[in-house]
Amino acid sequence: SQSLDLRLPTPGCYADPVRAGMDADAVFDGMTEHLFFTLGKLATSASLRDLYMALSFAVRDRLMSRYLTSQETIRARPQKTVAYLSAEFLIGPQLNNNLLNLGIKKEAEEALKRFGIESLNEILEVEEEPGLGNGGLGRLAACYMESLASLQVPAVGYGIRYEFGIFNQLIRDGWQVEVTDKWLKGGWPWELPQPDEACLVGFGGQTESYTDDNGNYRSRWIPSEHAIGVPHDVPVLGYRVNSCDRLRLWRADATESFDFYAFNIGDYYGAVEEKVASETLSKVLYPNDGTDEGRRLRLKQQHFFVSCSLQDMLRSLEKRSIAVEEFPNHWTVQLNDTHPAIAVAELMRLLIDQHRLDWDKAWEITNRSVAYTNHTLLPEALEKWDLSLFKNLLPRHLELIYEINRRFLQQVRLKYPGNDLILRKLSIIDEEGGKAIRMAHLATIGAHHVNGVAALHSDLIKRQLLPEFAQLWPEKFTNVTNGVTPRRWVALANPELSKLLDKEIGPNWITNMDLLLELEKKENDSNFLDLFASAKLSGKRKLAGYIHRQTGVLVDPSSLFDVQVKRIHQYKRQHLNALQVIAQYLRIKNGITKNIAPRTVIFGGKAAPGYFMAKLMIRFINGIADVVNADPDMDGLLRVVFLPDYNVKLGEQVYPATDLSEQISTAGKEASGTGNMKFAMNGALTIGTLDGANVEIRDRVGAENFFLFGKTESEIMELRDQGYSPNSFIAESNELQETLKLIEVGHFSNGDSELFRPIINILTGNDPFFVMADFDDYLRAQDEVSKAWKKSKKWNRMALLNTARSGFFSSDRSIREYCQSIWKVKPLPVEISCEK
Ligand code: CRA
Repeated sequence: SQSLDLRLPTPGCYADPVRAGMDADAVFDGMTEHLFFTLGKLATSASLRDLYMALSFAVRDRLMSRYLTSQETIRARPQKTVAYLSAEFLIGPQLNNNLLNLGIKKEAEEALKRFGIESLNEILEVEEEPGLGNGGLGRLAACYMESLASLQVPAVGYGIRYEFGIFNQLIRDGWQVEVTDKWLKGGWPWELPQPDEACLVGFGGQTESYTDDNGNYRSRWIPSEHAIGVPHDVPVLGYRVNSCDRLRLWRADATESFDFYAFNIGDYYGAVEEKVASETLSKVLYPNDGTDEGRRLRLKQQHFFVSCSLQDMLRSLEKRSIAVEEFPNHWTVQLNDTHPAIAVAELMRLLIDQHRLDWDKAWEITNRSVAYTNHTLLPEALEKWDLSLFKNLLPRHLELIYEINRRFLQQVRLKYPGNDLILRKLSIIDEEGGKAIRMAHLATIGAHHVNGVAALHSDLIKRQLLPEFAQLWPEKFTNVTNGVTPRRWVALANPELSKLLDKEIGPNWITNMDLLLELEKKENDSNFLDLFASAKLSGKRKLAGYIHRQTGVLVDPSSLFDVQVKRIHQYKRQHLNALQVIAQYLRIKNGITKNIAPRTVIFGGKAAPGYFMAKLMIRFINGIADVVNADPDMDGLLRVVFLPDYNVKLGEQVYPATDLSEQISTAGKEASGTGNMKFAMNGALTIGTLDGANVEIRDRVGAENFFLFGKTESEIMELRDQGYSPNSFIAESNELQETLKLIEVGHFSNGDSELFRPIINILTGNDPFFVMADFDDYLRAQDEVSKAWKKSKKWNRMALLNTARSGFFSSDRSIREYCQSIWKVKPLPVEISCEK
């Protein structure tokens, strides 16, 4: 095919195969120019941060022809584009990833040397990461954007440019302290504001009915307030391809910076009030992972970014003179959980009220365009909006939802005549207690596909969460198991392992993780196993240094690094891990050390600021760490570390340094998990329950290379139905009794027997997460771990097989599945021609 004739800016055409502008000289010159002209600095007085900014701008320049050509290609050759709608994008640091994907890491290192910087790491360390997400869901969106670009699929990620992302976590006296995340304070070089493409969004007010020119009865919305969404675009470059997709994040601005009437009558402060109110809209990310608070501002944020995004998509058709009826052929809209589910009503509103389509046509377009991914079964995470709040904020959308619901319930009546119970269960409106809108129902009814994020989870959606919907529309329900990008999580995070893989099987594993299977033939090659183990050791040495600098705790890189990093949640059961640590501590204290392997148990993760039990769990872990690390009897056998402020950047250090990955949630509770995949790729063994994607990880890597424990989802259900009594499990286990006793007497709280009482009370009361029921089996599995660790060759072989067989968990595989079975989109290779 013919390449597009684009005028590319001078100096240089930064495109492959023409490498002009990509060598170390050009990167150096680019940095020098940016230091001088953009940052107003002389190279002689530049700080590390200045150099970070200069290099980032120089790298951004070098993405630009790919980025603009990608946008131009889709404009000139219209085809379906993915719109990934997500309230969170946890994209992590950008510089290293762009260097990697562009292929100019060496050149950048060389350029930095000329500024007297010996290691790229010095520069990478000063980068602020945009914490625009809570955990797995936001990070998944980021991995998916990277895979979409790498697979050359046209895509836009739509979200919110929060001024303050997820809080920074400090640990003070063992407690979590939250500090505002001011990621924008020094300027962030990766975004391109596009004020000319701003969109207007309404809120509140009322609707009124009128008769249009053709005599049709219609409704119109007169909002009482407005906000402006200003797009801030972040280029998302694919790995060694020309495709560069776009992450479009909306910032809320006031419609008028002043209310001139109020200003003229002398009310200066009143005049800025509305401005302040609309700008709070994109001010801060809600710091809850998988729990819904039903807050008004949150619904406002959701409608704000969804409306801007849909208007943007419709505008793109108009600009290209494509009829609005063609929408589903040009956009496939993916809802990342229900946070953007208002899109179903908003698209209907835009099509009916603004584009004057009739109901049936508008519904057909909406349904053909929208698909929904469910990420959780936890009842406290299923979004429900109080009806009066909803009506007050989005009166027109409520009318539309009533009509969607009315038509839907007609269908249900036809299938289940006279069954009022089913009608009540399926209705979008929850009539129990105070009336509320169930967003998962709206999304399920509006979407052409509904998918879960791991095989078990998708199965439970059909069996437990939405069984009647699944009966009504069996073909709608499907699974796409999550994945993670091997570029960031192996190539960039684990340079030692990457080097080894490149040498052994060539560099193509980065885009084809199935090639890792070739490593299987090395499973008995002692030389290779040693090399594999020494890559791991080098990761552990780096992490040990970091741990010492951050926490003052000295850890031994030759000990087993046993890691649990993820949000702190009762269902994730960090307390189960903590109890296990106490049991090991007791064994060592009692001189039973024969079967103990030297371990460093590492925890990391943030707790939602309003989640009391999660915050107490952090305090609990730190209480245990203090006692263990101060006891000389533990030397060489046990260390406990809580790593503060776990984020993407820290994750990049943790995954390559881990021997044992803790995936110990109560079966049926963790939808998928994605950290579990990052660990396995980097050669950690998993100790885990049959939950989420653990099931598939175990199937792939082999049961003999995975430490399984715990009750299955159906056994948990059975136990719950029988009436779970923790005490019957405690009564059977001496170790458990002693462990609990030690906590109760205040051994980990300086004698304060009250501090951790709430944890004891939950565990021995009606613990919905069945910690006591799984404790003994967990301890047994941990003993297996210790035994296996002592046979280091065997351990290394198991670890190698984890890496070798983890290719399935690449987000490239997930994205291919979405493209084929849900989105029906094809890659659109981007070609660049250079004018000389
Ligand atoms: N909290 C699930 O709990 C899953 C991710 C991404 C979560 C994880 O098991 O790996 O989504 N769910 O699919 C969620 O956010 C609103 O629900 C998560 O990150």
